[in-house]
Amino acid sequence: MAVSRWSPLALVLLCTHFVRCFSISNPFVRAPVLPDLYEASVPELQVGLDAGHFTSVDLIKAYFARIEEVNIKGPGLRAVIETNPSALKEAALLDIERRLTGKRSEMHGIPILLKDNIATIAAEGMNTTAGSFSLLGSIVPQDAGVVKRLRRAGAIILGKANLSEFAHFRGNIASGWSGRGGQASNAYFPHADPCGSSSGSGVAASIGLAAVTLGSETDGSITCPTSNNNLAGIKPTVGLTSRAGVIPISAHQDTVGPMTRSLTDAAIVLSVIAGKDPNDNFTLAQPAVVPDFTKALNKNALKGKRIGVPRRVFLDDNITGNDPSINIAFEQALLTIKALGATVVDPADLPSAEDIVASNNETIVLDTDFKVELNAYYAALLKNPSGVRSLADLIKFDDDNPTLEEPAGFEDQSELIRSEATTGFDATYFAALAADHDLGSTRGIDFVLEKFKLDALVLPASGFTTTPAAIVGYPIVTVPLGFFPANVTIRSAGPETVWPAPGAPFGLSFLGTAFTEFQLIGFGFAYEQKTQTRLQRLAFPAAIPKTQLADVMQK
Ligand SMILES: *[C@@H]1O[C@H](CO)[C@@H](O)[C@H](O)[C@H]1NC(C)=O
Ligand SMILES: *[C@@H]1O[C@H](CO)[C@@H](O)[C@H](O)[C@H]1NC(C)=O
Ligand SMILES: *[C@@H]1O[C@H](CO)[C@@H](O)[C@H](O)[C@H]1NC(C)=O
Ligand SMILES: *[C@@H]1O[C@H](CO)[C@@H](O)[C@H](O)[C@H]1NC(C)=O
Ligand SMILES: *[C@@H]1O[C@H](CO)[C@@H](O)[C@H](O)[C@H]1NC(C)=O
Ligand SMILES: CC(=O)N[C@H]1CO[C@H](CO)[C@@H](O)[C@@H]1O
Repeated sequence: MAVSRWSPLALVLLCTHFVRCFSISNPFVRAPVLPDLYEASVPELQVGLDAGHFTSVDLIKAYFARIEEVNIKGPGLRAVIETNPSALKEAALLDIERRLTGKRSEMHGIPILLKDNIATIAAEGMNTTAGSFSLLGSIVPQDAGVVKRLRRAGAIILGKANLSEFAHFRGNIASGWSGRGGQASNAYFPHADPCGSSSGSGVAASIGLAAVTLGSETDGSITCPTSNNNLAGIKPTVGLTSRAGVIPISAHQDTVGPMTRSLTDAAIVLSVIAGKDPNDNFTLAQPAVVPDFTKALNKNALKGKRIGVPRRVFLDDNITGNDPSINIAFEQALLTIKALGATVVDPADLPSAEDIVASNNETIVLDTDFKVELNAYYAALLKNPSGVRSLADLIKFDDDNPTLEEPAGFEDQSELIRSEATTGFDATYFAALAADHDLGSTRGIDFVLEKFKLDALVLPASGFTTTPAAIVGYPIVTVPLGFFPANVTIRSAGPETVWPAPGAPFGLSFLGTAFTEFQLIGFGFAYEQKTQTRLQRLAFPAAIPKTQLADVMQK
């Protein structure tokens, strides 16, 4: 309902009960300015919702219409697999609650899109499939731990985002492709790689198909699509956010985190989803109190801090395969970080750098964990119409349903086959886990942080940046760094995608030891606020949805 239609008398009566009306805007002067959903932040949406300028029902309608414009039609971005058929009903109840008793949290009435590996109860009407037809119609035992927290905070699940099938743990398949969702693509250049595996979350957040999104990362799956889609993203420490009800790769490396247009929004979402969950015992090891991560949003956070640059290997284009324009932008970022008052320690090399790139230890751990954990996931389902109850069944299902799961160019399931060949937690597995700790911590991140008395490390998001953190479960905060130049060499990234691409974005990552999200968010925020890089470029015109709140609100 638009305030502009109300008589001044009604507004006076209303606003004597809701004093904040006057402090937010002056509705007597002109109709409220509705936020542009391409960029709207959670705090902006809350201002409009609290003031009654629009409702959560309006927001759901607008986001649904925006998805409809670009998902299958138009540029066919294939960012979203399903929308929530109960969302409008849920929004209406949350609107009433807001009017009666105020908002439960900063996420009250805010539509959030979930990567399709995060479970929601079937009664609500959505599937949870990791993009695989083997899970279509499956009945999960309960909401994922992070979904329970989101619902308690009043958030509305808008739908499920496309992803690299099984979080890119199937084989040599292009990022952003799943059997159910097809090939997701980037909004900054036609058919550009959205990266993955949280591809749809990244694309959807980048052009405002939802207020905010959740992704998950095992090694790179939040950080890379955050980078490719001009976003702010947080890959939390393993154990800060619950993985209960998340279709797994590995309990040692999987983590759920926000992918948003600003670190402010990411901090709001993380504050809601972080916390202990008896259904994920890794969360029991987290610090006693979950901080309010919005308190980390300090423009001066880099002042007096020591930021290290692990230059060897991680900044070598011959090893990372990065286009040279990324390092050019990165050197500029180091100057900005200095200008923001930090001491840049450069180089601050990881003794294990070359060994990390050469190591097969991570693959051994993931292959072993995936079989055990995916089998447990299938076994816990209350129902699965495909009949698939194990990894072995899944491999057979894919081969038996090639039109659904192995179309031309997307046949490979070598990762599933390799995982199926593992035989459980043997000596090789435990040696690989120990080696990962050595590589990522003892001779890796913790070594260099201590040696140079650093507060964090900084690197371009793309390349091998995510691996040292992945193998020890450490956090990464990523913000926009720059865009490829118009003359960048376009290469194939899959049967239907290219990368890099002219004008496509790339990100900057801050890394630290376990449970240092609060500090990393501060560093990312200081850099984000100083540079405002995201705002330098829009998506290509056909990928920008036109529907705004005014279009769906009752005239
Ligand atoms: C899952 O998808 C199917 C097919 O698109 C649909 O009929 C069903 O309502 C969805 N939800 C559940 C919980 O099965
Ligand atoms: C979680 O539980 C499993 C098995 O019950 C156990 O092996 C593992 O050590 C526990 N992990 C943590 C972090 O408590
Ligand atoms: C990368 O490879 C090129 C060509 O082989 C070589 O000229 C260059 O020195 C190498 N760069 C580094 C950092 O090793
Ligand atoms: C595991 O990492 C160690 C270094 O910590 C290395 O010596 C070993 O070769 C690696 N194993 C595999 C299988 O890559
Ligand atoms: C792109 O243009 C810049 C200067 O405008 C030049 O330095 C660079 O070499 C060019 N790159 C390619 C791949 O042609
Ligand atoms: C919400 C939406 O557009 N979902 C579509 C995702 O892609 C599949 C496969 O093309 C469609 O069946 C869904 O309708």
